Amino acid sequence: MSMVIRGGTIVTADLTYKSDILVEDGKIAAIGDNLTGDKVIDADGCYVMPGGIDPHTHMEMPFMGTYSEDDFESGTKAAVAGGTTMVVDFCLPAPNQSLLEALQAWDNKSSKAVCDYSFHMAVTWWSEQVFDEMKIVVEEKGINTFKHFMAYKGALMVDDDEMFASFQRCSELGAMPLVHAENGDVVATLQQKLLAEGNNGPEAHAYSRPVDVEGEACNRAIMIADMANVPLYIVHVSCEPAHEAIRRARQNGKRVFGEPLIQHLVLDDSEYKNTDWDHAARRVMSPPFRSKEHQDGLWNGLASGSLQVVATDHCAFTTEQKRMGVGDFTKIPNGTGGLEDRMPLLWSRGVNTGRLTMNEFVAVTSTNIAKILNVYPRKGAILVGADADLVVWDPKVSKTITAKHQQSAIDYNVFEGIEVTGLPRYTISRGRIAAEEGVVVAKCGDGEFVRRDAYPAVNKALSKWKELTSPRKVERKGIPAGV
Ligand code: DUC
Ligand code: ZN
Ligand code: ZN
Ligand code: ZN
Repeated sequence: MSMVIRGGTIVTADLTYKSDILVEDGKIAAIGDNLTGDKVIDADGCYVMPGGIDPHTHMEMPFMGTYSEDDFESGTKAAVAGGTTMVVDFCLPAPNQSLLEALQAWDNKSSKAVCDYSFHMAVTWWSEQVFDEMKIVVEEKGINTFKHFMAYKGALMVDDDEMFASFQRCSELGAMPLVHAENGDVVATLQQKLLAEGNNGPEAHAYSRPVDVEGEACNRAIMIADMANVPLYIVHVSCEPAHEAIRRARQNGKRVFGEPLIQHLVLDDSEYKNTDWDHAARRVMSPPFRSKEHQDGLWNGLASGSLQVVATDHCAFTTEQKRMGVGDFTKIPNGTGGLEDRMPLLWSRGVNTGRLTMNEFVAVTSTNIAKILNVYPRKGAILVGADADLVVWDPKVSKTITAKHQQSAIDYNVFEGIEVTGLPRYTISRGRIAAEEGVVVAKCGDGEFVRRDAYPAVNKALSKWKELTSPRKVERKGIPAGV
């Protein structure tokens, strides 16, 4: 069955123009005027954009003694309700667990997804087995990104020697490392100090993770990636010291990417001063929310191109789960939701205020990450032959965000009460309507795994350190006797 999206204005990362779109067999078959098809979607008064891609989610993830509450069903339903048509989730092997065994578990969980998805593989420990399995993950399993936690000491954290070894392996395999950049040793020390001083409430979570903890780790990861001759993607960039490191690296020709989250763009650290324990604890995530000046820096980075992607780190815990940390903030499960609200909030606070153009909105919610993850133009594009992952966006409708009407399975929403203007009229996933005016019609299992193959060989860090990984021996004439 074919479908025509009629009467809308197409907005891509480059262009804005009026045209219809014909969809056949899940793909864009034609772009032009007066197209006909079996079914007509009315896009009058709407913008038609590539469906959003959220490259950072944690569905049903074992973490801090519990599991994140949204699974691939409720999580991807939240995605399509908000205009997102693809998520990339983190496959998280426990330390000492085989990567392939963890991947099997993620394969099983993700069969419930209602939209397309892919995985990043986490490297949470290092061994010859991990070294060997990374090749299979890239070449057979179609995963070209490996995540490293520089924080969560004693659990997920890897040390610099492990990270350097893994980054070099990524370089060999044509894969890209990702980092959660926070200095886990400093965090662990500050946590113990705060607890010893009697600071056990959720506000202490933010005190234990000051901005320099993130800035230091970000600089370190960039330099380690440079020495390994590999590009680097930094997840959840929340503050200026981290942003500054990325800006400097890019200016120096290093291929480094930075991803702020919608939570950090919209909410600030005053949330932790709220006298209601539940309110503050529900907003505990890492990195924590920052002050307004850091928030402004992130917006500027998106507009100027020093930051490329807006994600969510969607990792939702119920109030009951958050209460595991009553009396000890280090036991509050870290994470917040945001999948359903990412695009409406970014549109409202970005496009409607003039901070971002519509084309920049498409770039940072979809096209840039499709390119960075090597799935462009199958995803992130409105081109003939691309997957028909589209959002028909009505810029005039408004709503007030509330947990009462959300897809996520948790009992609150960190954006509760915020009004947004600009919402999806239709979310279309591989040519099928997945959501219509906020009602999700996509079914469990409609989503498919999207392979992401190794990067072409040219996609390397460009830097003066390249020589280090292939040092050239100096040929000398006068070698002293006895050497
Ligand atoms: N940060 C969070 O807040 N939750 C999941 C993992 C992470 O790094
Ligand atoms: Zn993280
Ligand atoms: Zn995360
Ligand atoms: Zn189901």
